[in-house]
Amino acid sequence: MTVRLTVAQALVRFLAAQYTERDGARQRLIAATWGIFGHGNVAGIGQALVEDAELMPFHQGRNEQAMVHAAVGYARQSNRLSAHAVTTSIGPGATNLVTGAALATINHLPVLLLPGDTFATRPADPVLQQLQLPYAGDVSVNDCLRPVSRYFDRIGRPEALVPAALAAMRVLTDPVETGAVTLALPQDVQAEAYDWPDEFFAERVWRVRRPSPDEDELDAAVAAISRATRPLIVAGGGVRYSGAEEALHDFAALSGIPVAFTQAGKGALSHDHPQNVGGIGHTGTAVADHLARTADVIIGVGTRWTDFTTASGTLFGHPSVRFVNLNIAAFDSHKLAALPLVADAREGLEQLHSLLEPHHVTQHYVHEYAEERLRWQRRVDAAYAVPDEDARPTQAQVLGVLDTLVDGSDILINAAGSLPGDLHKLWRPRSTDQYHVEYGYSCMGYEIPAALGVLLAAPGRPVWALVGDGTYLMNPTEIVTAVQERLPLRLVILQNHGYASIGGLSEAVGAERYGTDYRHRDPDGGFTGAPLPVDLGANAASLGMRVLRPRTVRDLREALADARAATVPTCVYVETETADTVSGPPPAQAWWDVPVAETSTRPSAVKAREEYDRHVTARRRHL
Ligand SMILES: Cc1ncc(C[n+]2csc(CCOP(=O)(O)OP(=O)(O)O)c2C)c(N)n1
Ligand SMILES: [Mg+2]
Repeated sequence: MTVRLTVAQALVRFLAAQYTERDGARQRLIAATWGIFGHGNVAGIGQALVEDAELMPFHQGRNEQAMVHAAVGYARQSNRLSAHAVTTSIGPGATNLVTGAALATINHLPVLLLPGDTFATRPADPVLQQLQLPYAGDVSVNDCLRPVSRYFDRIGRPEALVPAALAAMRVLTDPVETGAVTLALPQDVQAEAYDWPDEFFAERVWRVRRPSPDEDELDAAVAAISRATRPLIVAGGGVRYSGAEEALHDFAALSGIPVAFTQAGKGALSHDHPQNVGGIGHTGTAVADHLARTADVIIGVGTRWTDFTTASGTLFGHPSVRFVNLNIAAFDSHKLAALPLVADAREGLEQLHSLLEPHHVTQHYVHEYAEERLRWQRRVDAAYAVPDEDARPTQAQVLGVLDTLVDGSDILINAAGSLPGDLHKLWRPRSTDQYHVEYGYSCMGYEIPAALGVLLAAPGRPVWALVGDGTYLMNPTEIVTAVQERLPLRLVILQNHGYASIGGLSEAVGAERYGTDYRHRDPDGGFTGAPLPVDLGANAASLGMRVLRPRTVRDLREALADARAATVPTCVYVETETADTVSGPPPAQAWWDVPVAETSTRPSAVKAREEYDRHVTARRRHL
């Protein structure tokens, strides 16, 4: 039997019938579609979505990049078992997807992108918004999405949708491959009818696999870990996506091995777990970085080993340090010349657990990290301390106040600025999914739209988007969507008049904070005038938010408590004391490689280069 539908109608009906299953739980694979209509999707997908509105929930976005961020937030909160689709018009609507697609692919988070494309039949080229290349007739702007997509296809004929749609679902649900998946849809093809086989629309279940480790790899890993005297576990995002938190907890308890966390892995163990030594690397804790410098065996679990984690190759200092990398992707498991253990994180940890003798590290080692862990806690307390309730809060104090208000149900979202470092060092996660920091792409403007995706995945939970003023200005548009959807977004805007993080970095690399503060241009051409008179609270209010404006720490306590209890989108707009005038969180405990000018006439850059050359010598290649 066949059913006659347009390509767009068939795609929507197909997507509504896809499910994932893991550990016996089944859920919709594509739970909703975000869209902004224009030519290229209004008549095709737009018509199909209204025709099948009861099959496919629809959310109206304001900016295509932001829609991808919302979809990514949803997918991450859903542990990659459920995703959203994003439909756009052709041209600028489609290319606005590129940043979001890169973010999704880098973070291994599934999103289905459905950009409109120029006519397959080419009746009147160039159509509005079409890029024509004299040397290539088969290229459109959508080809920009190829390098940032894990699967890309252009549906030039109706029947090509069948294999393309199946391939797209395979990639979205493959824990190694997953990321942005793009089906570019020429607008004439979207509206074209075809006789589809019934089976195309049958319910289909995509099992999300949990591969077991190879026995020889497992034996080698067990042998290496058994011989270790100062082992350290580094837990990454793979622990959370695999739902391996309990297995990690049990393996750590059995072995006594301390556990440090990347940004994506933080939260996998609760902050008060005695083996949790906090964040690792450039934004890590003193205890985790000390252990990393002296560990003889490092067990990476579900981590990509970014430069922030390895302190740009300078962190692991034991002369004969070896790595064991448990990772579902062979690519990541072979990094740092590790003994690879290619497997699902939960499976791998459970198998290690069953094969290792209850092997406890020495009491001396346990005392060492337990003591240093407490010392770091005191540094967090000092950063959170409030000597004067009537003073303007520091950024760390804002986190400290929030720390007193939240429970395990709260979810904190951030991606860029000085907050990711502060959060990685300071935040005490209460639940496995509380800490949502996107630090693979560290994309300013992820936070607000991602919060909407998280709210859709975790209804009823308090979801906080924490943003700097620069980040707010980059992408506030989805506030309107929160208002439209009645999603009680809690937004905290930290006003410090510019790019504090990059200002500090700029100073450290001899660039003298140039172009990083939001100040009036002065008569000499620089930017040293008064701070710009922007009122981001008024801006958020103009988009429909309820806005609270605390000035002191005392006000802030009230405002954050009020926002937490709110049932409508609520913004807390607070001016923070800058790090120049008060002590902030502890400084970086490890290096990060940002190359400094090798020659300059300015003393600040010359000095910075000397410092840089000193650090570079500490870099190791692990072979
Ligand atoms: C889209 C994007 N553009 C540029 C950057 C580089 N960048 C990282 S942090 C930052 C400044 C962030 O400013 P703000 O949000 O005010 O936070 P603050 O540094 O003041 O804490 C910039 C420009 C980025 N991460 N993302
Ligand atoms: Mg700022």
